[in-house]
Amino acid sequence: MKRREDPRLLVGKGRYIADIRVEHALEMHILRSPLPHARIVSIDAAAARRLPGVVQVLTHADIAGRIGKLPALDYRKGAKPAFQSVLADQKVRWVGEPVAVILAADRYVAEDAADLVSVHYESLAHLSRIEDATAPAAPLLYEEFGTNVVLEAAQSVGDADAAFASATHVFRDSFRMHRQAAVPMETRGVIAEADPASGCVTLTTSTQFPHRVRSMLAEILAIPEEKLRVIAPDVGGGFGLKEAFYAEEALSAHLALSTGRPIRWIEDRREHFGASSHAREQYHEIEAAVSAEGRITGLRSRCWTNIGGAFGTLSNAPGLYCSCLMPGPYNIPAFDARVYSVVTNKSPLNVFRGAGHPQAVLVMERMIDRIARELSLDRVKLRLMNMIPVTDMPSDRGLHLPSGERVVYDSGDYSQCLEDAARMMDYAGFQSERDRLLREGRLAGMGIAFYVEGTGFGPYETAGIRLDAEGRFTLLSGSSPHGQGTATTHAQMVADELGVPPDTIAILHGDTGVVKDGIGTWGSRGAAAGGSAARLAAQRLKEKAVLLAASLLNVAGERLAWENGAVAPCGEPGRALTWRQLAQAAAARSEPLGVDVRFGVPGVAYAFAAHIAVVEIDTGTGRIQVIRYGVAHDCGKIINPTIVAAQIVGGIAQGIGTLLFEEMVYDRNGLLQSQSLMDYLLPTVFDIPDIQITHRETPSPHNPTGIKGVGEGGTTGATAAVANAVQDALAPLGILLSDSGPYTPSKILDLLRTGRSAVAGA
Ligand code: MCN
Repeated sequence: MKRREDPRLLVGKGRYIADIRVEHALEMHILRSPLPHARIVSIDAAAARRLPGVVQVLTHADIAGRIGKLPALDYRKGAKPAFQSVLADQKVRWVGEPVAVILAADRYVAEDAADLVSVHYESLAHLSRIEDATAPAAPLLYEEFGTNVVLEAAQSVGDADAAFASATHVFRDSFRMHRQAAVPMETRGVIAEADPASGCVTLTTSTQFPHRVRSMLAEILAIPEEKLRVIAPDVGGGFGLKEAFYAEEALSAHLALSTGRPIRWIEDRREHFGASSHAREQYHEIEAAVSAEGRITGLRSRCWTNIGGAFGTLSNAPGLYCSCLMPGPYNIPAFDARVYSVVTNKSPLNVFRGAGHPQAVLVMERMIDRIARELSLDRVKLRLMNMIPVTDMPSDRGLHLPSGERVVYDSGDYSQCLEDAARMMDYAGFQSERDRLLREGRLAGMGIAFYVEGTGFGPYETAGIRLDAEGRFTLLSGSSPHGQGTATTHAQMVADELGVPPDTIAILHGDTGVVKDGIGTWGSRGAAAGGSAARLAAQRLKEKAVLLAASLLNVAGERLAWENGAVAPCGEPGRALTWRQLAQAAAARSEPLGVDVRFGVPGVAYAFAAHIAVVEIDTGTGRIQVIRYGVAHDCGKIINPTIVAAQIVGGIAQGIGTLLFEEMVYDRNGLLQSQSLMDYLLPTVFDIPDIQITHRETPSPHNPTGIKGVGEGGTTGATAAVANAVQDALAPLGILLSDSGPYTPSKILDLLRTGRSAVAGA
């Protein structure tokens, strides 16, 4: 089935936040810090307030005590409370931090007024890099903590010291994942409307999780949830960046209540680069203990995440995922992990498609390749030798997810998956292809990466179904999609269960006024959690319908059976009642058929895949082209193969972007240089090869359909596969890469010229 949401979106009939016009709205503009680190000596807003058309100019002093600090969902007891003030309080800690808010009749006036606000800053020494922020005499972002390390966490399984003591080989390495951003096609925006008399607020916001925005808004404004309605209209991509709660959401709701006027704020692209969350930046040190034949017996991992100037909503999660999922598919008996969140003068960091998994896979898979290279072992055979066998499934890894839940891989044959990919991409034959190209003066390399990824996270998801008097179904879903095609796949699942065509199922989502309870879309949970809730709701609806049919037909419910969307007494098809007839009967009794369910997720579904990339490097220009790409994938039972393939391809495009193009660059003065799509390069269709995909469907035991998620997997595997391919291409020249990219043409040319190792972070 094709995605049913697309015709409307492709002809420009989408309704994104900037398309919504509200009568008498005030435009909100945020004055942001131009400096990375400074003390605010004074703010003089008198001239701005006098500008005709300006309604209010507020600074921290004006709102102190009325709006709390921004919440961090992954805050852990014992961590330093580096929470972000909605408007900067005494200090600014990154370029783009909100300093003052201006309300005006129109946006032009609001932006002009911002120029009239005079802020006297006393500049302070700034920090951009993890190494500088953790150095002994580093300037402190939060003097009160006495350190820039705001979170430390550790976990381990087995005896790593013993593993290293008895190892034949010990490999040590360090890897860096540079800073980038999700860059959704639609930037953020909010519209807040309020009724000051009742204290009720409706916030329309471009978000992935309206229900969570509602609870965070309730907390930060100290308003009961019942008075808040949060709506996510069409959302033009999120990729994790919109799985966060932002200052503008709190400010606009507060100002709508205090002024009684609707408030509108639309982020422009330039503002977006500093004001929306960044992602990925980590530094890893890793050690592997290896036996003579190549078995990895122990792993030590230290990971520092550069979270920027304050906690974002989910700044710690990427590091915490690295502390439990780095061993991936490999049966490593001893693992010892420590993670640190470090504050620096950069924009706050949040999750981005894969949420730490891409970093963990990059580190692990590059380490495996290094072991293979140095011990002259075959890369596929080394992986197969270390893989968790299918006979060990389910496999308790003895580690814990950030939620505290134990990591238990649920199902799957990892070795078979890797063999599928190797066969599909002719791994065995590639060596001769590479040698042939080398003889022609062309550099080519093949890279492998394997990942296991937690998907379908809990704790629950909701769904409801209503059947109207005409026999039309409406599904109310707690998932709030932003590009995944959920309206298609959820309708498919419900339709299958009810025995009706999918186009008879309408779907409502993304509005807490309509769907009262829900969690949202992240962690590739939409299908496994949300789809399962929808299917469960359909089952419950059938149970209710059977009770009605039994009374209408005057037979015992046990005698009734469903066939082709109608229910009839067994052996009496002539007495069948269709859904339409049932709907009419229910309406006549004034008891319309409807159900609401909450599907409690029993466990995380671990999807997995083997990615193989082939790259060619142009030695004249330094340009890397990914020329072939293959994925052997297992996301459990597939609902919609077209959508699954599209999710994988889109994810791989973002992984290629990470490795070859994208980087949030700060200059030596701590100023953000990436401020437009001219400076921040995204891959285009010309940079993405045709991608071959093969599937197996090992069901997850954690939901009735056996689904595992797929929304993030493409990105999770691609970064490491492309990195290993680039390394493979450069290995014959003796060039070793020690950072993670982006491998820009100039960086590759430098490497080719010098033939030396890339210096981390160079
Ligand atoms: N699906 C399926 N069969 C399966 C698994 C999934 O048919 N076995 C379908 C689903 O029904 C859904 C799609 O594949 O239509 C993705 O499903 P799922 O893996 O459950 O992921 P979510 O719906 O929870 O989406 C979230 C995930 C994440 S975390 C990010 S980030 C992301 C992504 O999806 N951001 C996206 N994909 C994106 N795609 C677009 N276009 N835009 C984004 O911002």
